[in-house]
Amino acid sequence: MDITDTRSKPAGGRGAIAAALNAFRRQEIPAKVIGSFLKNNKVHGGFDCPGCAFPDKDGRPLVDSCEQGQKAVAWEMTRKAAGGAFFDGKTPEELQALSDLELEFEGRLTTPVLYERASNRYRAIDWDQALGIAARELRALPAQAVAFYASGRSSNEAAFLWQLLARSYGSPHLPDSSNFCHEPSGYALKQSVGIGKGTCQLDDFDHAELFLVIGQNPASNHPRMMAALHAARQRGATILALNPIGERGFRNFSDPKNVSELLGNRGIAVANAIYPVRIGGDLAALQGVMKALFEDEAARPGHVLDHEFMGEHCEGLDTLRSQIEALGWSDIEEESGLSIPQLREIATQYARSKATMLCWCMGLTQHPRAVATIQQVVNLALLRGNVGKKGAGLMPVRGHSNVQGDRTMGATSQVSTRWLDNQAACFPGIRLCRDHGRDAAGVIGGLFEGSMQALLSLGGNFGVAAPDAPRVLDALSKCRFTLHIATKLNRTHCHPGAIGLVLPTLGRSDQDLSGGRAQSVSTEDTSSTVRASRGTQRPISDRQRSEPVIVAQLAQAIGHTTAVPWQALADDYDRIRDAIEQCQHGVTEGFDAYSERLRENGRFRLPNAAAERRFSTPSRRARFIGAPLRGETPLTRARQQFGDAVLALMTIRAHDQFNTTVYSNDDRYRDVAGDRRVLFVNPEDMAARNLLDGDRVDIEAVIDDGIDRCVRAFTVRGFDIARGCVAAYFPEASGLVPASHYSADTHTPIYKEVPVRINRC
Ligand SMILES: Nc1nc2c(c(=O)[nH]1)N[C@H]1C(S)=C(S)[C@@H](COP(=O)(O)OP(=O)(O)OC[C@H]3O[C@@H](n4cnc5c(=O)[nH]c(N)nc54)[C@H](O)[C@@H]3O)O[C@H]1N2
Ligand SMILES: Nc1nc2c(c(=O)[nH]1)N[C@H]1C(S)=C(S)[C@@H](COP(=O)(O)OP(=O)(O)OC[C@H]3O[C@@H](n4cnc5c(=O)[nH]c(N)nc54)[C@H](O)[C@@H]3O)O[C@H]1N2
Ligand SMILES: [Mo]
Repeated sequence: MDITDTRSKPAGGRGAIAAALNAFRRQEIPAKVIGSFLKNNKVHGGFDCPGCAFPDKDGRPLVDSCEQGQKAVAWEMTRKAAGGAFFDGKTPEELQALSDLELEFEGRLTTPVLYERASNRYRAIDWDQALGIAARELRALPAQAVAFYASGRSSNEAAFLWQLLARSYGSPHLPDSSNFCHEPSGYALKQSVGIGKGTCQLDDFDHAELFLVIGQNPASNHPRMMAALHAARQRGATILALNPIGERGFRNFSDPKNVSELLGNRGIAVANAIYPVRIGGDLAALQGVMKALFEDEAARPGHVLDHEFMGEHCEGLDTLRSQIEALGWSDIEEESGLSIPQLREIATQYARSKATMLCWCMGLTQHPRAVATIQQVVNLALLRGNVGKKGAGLMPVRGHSNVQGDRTMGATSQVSTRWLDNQAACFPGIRLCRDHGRDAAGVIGGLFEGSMQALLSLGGNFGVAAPDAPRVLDALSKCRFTLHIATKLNRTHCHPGAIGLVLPTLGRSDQDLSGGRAQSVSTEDTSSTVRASRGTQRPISDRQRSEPVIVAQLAQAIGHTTAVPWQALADDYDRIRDAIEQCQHGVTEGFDAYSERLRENGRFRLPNAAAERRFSTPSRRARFIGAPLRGETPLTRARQQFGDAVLALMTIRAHDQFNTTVYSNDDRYRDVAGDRRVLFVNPEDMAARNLLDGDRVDIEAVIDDGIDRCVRAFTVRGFDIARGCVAAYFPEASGLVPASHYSADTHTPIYKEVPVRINRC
């Protein structure tokens, strides 16, 4: 089957180069600044790309990074500034009236800003005032009513101090962007293979024979992975995508570094096939593939499954096999949306491959049954020993560039006793809150009911990223205190509490001269590689402070603990790393000589027991974990009530955005120009509803919690998407995602599986 799409321009290629250049132009970054960035980044090893968490090649300069990385850098490096003149005298209503794009284009934050409900206005203030106000508010609030959110862009050093600040202040509530993202991956992997991280490294891409890319759109969100897949395809590897959308990148992608493709303005079909699984149908599809494997194994005993690996390392095979063998093929077809021949085809390719990488992203995690689904991915991997072998493994592809590192640093609401004990030993006399805290879902619930009275955030755009975004923003406006440490203005900042602070911080690309010396920080990518990162650009304002410094100064201002030498830590980040090293004993292997190794090699990889076939489960074996084919979910309940009128909605990213940061109203890879309020619909579903391309519809969520959720006037677009499924962009459609239903076990919002009805308007 040839799936090449030759009618449209390839993804990547010339378009990517033009878009990267355009990004620097749109942000009005002078050539001189770009030049110094390129040079410095080469000379000093530079900074970690603030885009996604896909690993970078050792020693490669950042210029080698992708269009999306360049955009992320350009957006951060902009010389435009939202300073005092912009904020002074503005009301929240005035800022809320600006579009996301307009807010973003105001540029970098360059001054602390205070909002007070008494005057209903923002104004620029100085740092001493800001820290004083923060301390006054935090001292007055009960610590259990304060949440400390972290988005995954901060460094390890900042994340470590952040959780130390929260816990020593007395709050265990550390929600993070992972709660919205790969939480089910970590949870599922921990249960199945004993560690909540992926087992692959970059090098595996050069050795895999087969890639299963499930629920992921790497052309837009992980272009460096796309380049690795492109190279793999060219050396003869097979790439199979499972996705309700026939994403362009899989059909036609040109690697911007491939000269002949660039000259010919043509690409290749990176995937051999795309299987249009139904939204939420992956669990059934994966079980179907396993059923086919068990059948093949029965026909050719000893030739299909890796009995040696399973005998030595796994448990639970018999139970899984009987569960899967009992499934009816027609039920599997109905649930997955894929046919028996399609599922058998995947099984055949899988059985043929000696080394398979199984990769996934938000298409698997943001669902009610995410954990069970990811465990079927693991089951499939274990059946053929595809863990802990070159060119094979489990690869949850993380989102934010340091989201994995933030977690390793304990910036999360549930940590081990050992982690807390180690911190107590590291800072004698410290008192730490040892409770399990609230995750993002818990904090949102608390904001709605009024028990959470303050939100502090280390980056991110909490109110927009959250499910039920309009209601969360509204709840933030009603709380007592909000404080955001941020590089750029966003909508959450426009919904302050009774007292609101926005504090301007340095980004990854900015030179950090805190404590009078050039400081470097570190990050951890999706393959557990920790690397040093040193900003190269002169900051546009001397009022911006680094994240570690701001967090340390907040702690000093509150004055709640003298056990931590905050000033000394902020003056020399090596000291933060020394503390981290001490606190990681018995928690995370591989942090010995943290600072020295970063200084000497620039990077090191944290050991991953599962990748060495050591499984840290109670039985020391990797576990096959079955799951019923069908489950009760908001979608099944809505369909029971309204039948085929209900469609499954996924909220997804366009090519020109980074999470809540919208770069433009276009999506080059989906032929969208100038308007993001688009609803992608299968043509047969359109015909069944008498809808035509260009019709306007209102979209209404069908959720049984008594709350009306509707977004209006979306333009219908016939699209290559599985039947019964529709797609719209977030944040435009975020108001449809309920904060009342989450994925089982992990409370991840069901951003990709919202039951909706559509009505012509
Ligand atoms: N440029 C750029 N890079 C990014 C980001 C960004 O916004 N912009 N965001 C970063 C972050 S934080 C993250 S988490 C990642 C996100 O990276 P992705 O997960 O690739 O991003 P999404 O747009 O959420 O796309 C999800 C994909 O899942 C598919 N999908 C949806 N539902 C299902 C389903 O039920 N089954 C299957 N099999 N597929 C499904 C969609 O069709 C889509 O192709 O990217 C990171 N990198
Ligand atoms: N409907 C819907 N909602 C979703 C998703 C979805 O698929 N659908 N995806 C979810 C996912 S996967 C994720 S990860 C979350 C993301 O949620 P968040 O991480 O909360 O959101 P971002 O848009 O990444 O945050 C962008 C903001 O971070 C700040 N920032 C950027 N760089 C830095 C820095 O270096 N330091 C500091 N301090 N601040 C910085 C800037 O102010 C910028 O405006 O969104 C989730 N929300
Ligand atoms: Mo994410």
